[in-house]
Amino acid sequence: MESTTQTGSFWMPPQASTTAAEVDSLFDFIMDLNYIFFAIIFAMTVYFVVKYQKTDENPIATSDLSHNTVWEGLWTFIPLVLCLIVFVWGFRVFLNNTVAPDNAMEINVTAQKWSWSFKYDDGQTTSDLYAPAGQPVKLILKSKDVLHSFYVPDFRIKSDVVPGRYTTVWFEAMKPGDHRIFCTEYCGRQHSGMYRTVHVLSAEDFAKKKSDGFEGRPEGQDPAVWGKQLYSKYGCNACHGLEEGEVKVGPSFYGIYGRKGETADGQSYVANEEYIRESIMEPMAKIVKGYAPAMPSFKDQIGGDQMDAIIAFMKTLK
Ligand code: HEC
Ligand SMILES: [Cu+2]
Repeated sequence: MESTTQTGSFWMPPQASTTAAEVDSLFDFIMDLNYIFFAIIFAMTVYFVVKYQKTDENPIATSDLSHNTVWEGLWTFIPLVLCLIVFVWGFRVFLNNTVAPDNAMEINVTAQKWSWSFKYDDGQTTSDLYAPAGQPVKLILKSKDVLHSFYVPDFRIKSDVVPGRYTTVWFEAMKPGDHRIFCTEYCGRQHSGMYRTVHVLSAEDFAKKKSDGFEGRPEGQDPAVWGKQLYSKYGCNACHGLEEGEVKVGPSFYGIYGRKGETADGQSYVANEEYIRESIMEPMAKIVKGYAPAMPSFKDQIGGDQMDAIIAFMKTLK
């Protein structure tokens, strides 16, 4: 995986979307207000501590003022104006980041334990996100299981992904390059494994790659080798190890092909192509004895070639 291609400032990641700069300006304004008020309050605290200190020469030192209308008016009015500025400014930035332009390309995003899948208008799905530069992209997010959160720091976008409802977020990337995607809602033990990449391509490269298939098998590559890549891309590695007898959330893939096993309701099975295919498409159909029914279905993501490649990879594990 390539690293990000733009560099940020000391405090901030690169501003890689059209709305990143306005988010940062507002953030900087709020931070600057904090620094200024911190300095004023701190300086005055020190000043009053010294000025009204009780000493032997002056045992009852204290102010005899009960109130001061001008000062009280100022310290009410100025913060009020500042808060209103932050509110109006913040609301505009919020709207700009929430309402996608009408010409935005739509991509459906599904979160699940513990991977993402991105579905494009031609029906293909990918495990990393591919997007054209210079065009607004609207993401329609949903979750198959628990609460996740979609976060691309370089674009300054973030949205909760909530089971049973759709949320949306949009961005327009300025130039080609790679950016990181994180899940920022703690979603179980492989939460950090939901780390993926947005690949921003020029409009021409995007169109070309899309018609070739974004994540098709590279020409000439052995299906079993590709299958191993898919094993990590689809996050199977979060729940299935490759060592003999290794138990994660699910059983190890070591020696899986042709293995005899028993289901939770006592039927025996042999792990042939058909069984493996069913386990991936309809994980609830047969639950392996001793394991929880914790596997999500990959029905919408794993196509024919990919299924063949995963099975070819499994056959090599012995
Ligand atoms: C969230 C955890 C999780 C993920 C992700 C996951 N699985 Fe599973 N898988 C399980 C569990 C738990 C079982 C055992 C219970 C069952 O049969 O559903 C299982 C069972 C299986 C079985 C049957 C194993 C046997 O010994 O009979 C196969 C095959 C399988 N998974 C393939 C995959 C593939 C391929 C992927 C990735 C595309 C994947 N799984 C992703 C949790 C997961
Ligand atoms: Cu998550």
